[in-house]
Amino acid sequence: MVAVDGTFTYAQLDDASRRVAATLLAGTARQDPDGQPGGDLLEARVAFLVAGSFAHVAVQRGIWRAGGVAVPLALSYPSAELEYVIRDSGASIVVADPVSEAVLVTLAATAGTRFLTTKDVLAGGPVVALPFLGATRPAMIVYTSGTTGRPKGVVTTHAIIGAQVAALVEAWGWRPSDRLLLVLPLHHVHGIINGLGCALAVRATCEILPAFDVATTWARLASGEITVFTAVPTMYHKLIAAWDAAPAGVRRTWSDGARTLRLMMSGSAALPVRTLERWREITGHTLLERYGMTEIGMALANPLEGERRPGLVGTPLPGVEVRLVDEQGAVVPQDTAGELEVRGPAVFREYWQRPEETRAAFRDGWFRTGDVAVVEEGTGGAYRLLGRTSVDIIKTGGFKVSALEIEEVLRSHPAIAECAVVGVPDAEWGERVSAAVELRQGATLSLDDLQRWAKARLAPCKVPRGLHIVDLLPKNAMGKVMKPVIAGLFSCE
Ligand code: MCA
Ligand code: AMP
Repeated sequence: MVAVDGTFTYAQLDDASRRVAATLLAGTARQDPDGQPGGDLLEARVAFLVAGSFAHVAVQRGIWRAGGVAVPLALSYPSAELEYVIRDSGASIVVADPVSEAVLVTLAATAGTRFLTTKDVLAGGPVVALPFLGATRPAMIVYTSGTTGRPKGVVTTHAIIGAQVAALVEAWGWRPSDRLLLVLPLHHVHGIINGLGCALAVRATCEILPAFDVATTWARLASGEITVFTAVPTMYHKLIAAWDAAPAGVRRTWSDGARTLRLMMSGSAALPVRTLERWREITGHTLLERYGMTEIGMALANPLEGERRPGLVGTPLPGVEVRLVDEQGAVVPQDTAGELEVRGPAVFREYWQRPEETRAAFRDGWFRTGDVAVVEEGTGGAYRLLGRTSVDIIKTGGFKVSALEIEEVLRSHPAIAECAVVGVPDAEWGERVSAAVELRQGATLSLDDLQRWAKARLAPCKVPRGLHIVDLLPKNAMGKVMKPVIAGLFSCE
């Protein structure tokens, strides 16, 4: 593994994660039946905020080895959002790297949880026997936005994570000689499973950047050393813009290096055909587009070998069952749009402490994705995504955000009487979060003011990028805000 904190072998990762586990277990140690001192976090949640690095991976694996549930936190989040995740997950331990220490130590104190730094956990604790981990034990909670309330924790077990990784290792031919360039955030499935999880499963080399950076990414892709790369469409858009702006000699070096990779992938949001084509012109690679979701891992993918069709997300991955149904749950015929439902060992167990929402997310054992798709004749059974069943889900920069959650926060702004948040199509970001607001009498509000205020309360990807002041929000006869009309206000800008 190659990262900002050094170059490490798998033996060193094994040793470091054992030290992390021992530190986490210190204080919980008990006698095992065989007389050895041991312990088990017994599914206690451990929230951790560690930039992409060897330390991050050691902490993740250390939490697992101690019998805990890993709750990755987002580096970009303001404290209000971090506090929500720490409290909602009921974390009893919080681990932070030096950069995030100041914020987290305060949050941990108010939430009454134990606080440790990466330095503390990597130092190790007394030698203890590590617990036996049954595959059905919960391993991870990743937070995701939905159409109801605040973000929900998606619980996966070791077996589910294993199934998600195994499907991708098989489909994409992961091998020990691979070298992954990992630029994705590590609080979402794309980075955690498709990147880190697959590379580690086959003991490949994993090169981790602490954050996505266009120049460094190009330099590494151009090195000729990388074999696998996966990113969201916004990242490809930014890489293309940098290539376009570079001098001819640099372009040639970048293109020649990128050509040597064996696999480049895109996902988390629709890949515009124009981006696919430009990337092919620049690097010779037809990006392998796939479709997934936090709750299910990856479900559909274009083939490793064979034709990758622009605009289509491919066929079911190994072990994944997919169907399209109408509103009554009846399977629809070819060429008819339906809601995508998924079943199989890679599907999540539950939303953390939300039994009602978990029940509502399934129909007859199938997970209801909320995505609408179609299988057209002559495409070899490949799926085309058409949109979502809810207008209140926005995808921006590959992050899923809930319009309703943002509206709820904006309504607490002193100048805002009422508001509606929509996603406005955007070539770079997929969609841009935009807000139409009715102001309180006599109040004024600029986009700058709103953004400054919102940044303290919301993750950067949820902060409105567009603002429209309206006298009255357009509503239909039922009194419901007409979101498409609102989106239209921004599209005309
Ligand atoms: C940031 N900016 C934005 C947005 N985000 N503007 C519009 N819309 C946005 N969403 C602005 C910032 O305010 C800033 O402007 C400027 O862009 C640069 O911000 P910065 O944060 O530096 O941007 P960045 O770091 O370049 O972020 C872009 C990014 C990031 C790296 C593409 O969005 C990202 O990491 N996306 C990956 C998401 C991901 O991993 N999704 C997986 C989840 P100013 O300077 O004026 O403030 S989905 C998943 O896991 C499922 C299972 C799946 O299928 O994969
Ligand atoms: P998340 O909930 O953050 O895991 O995001 C999952 C959602 O991202 C899915 O429900 C889709 O709406 C969207 N998504 C993922 N991959 C693709 C893709 N290749 N094309 C279009 N949308 C995608």
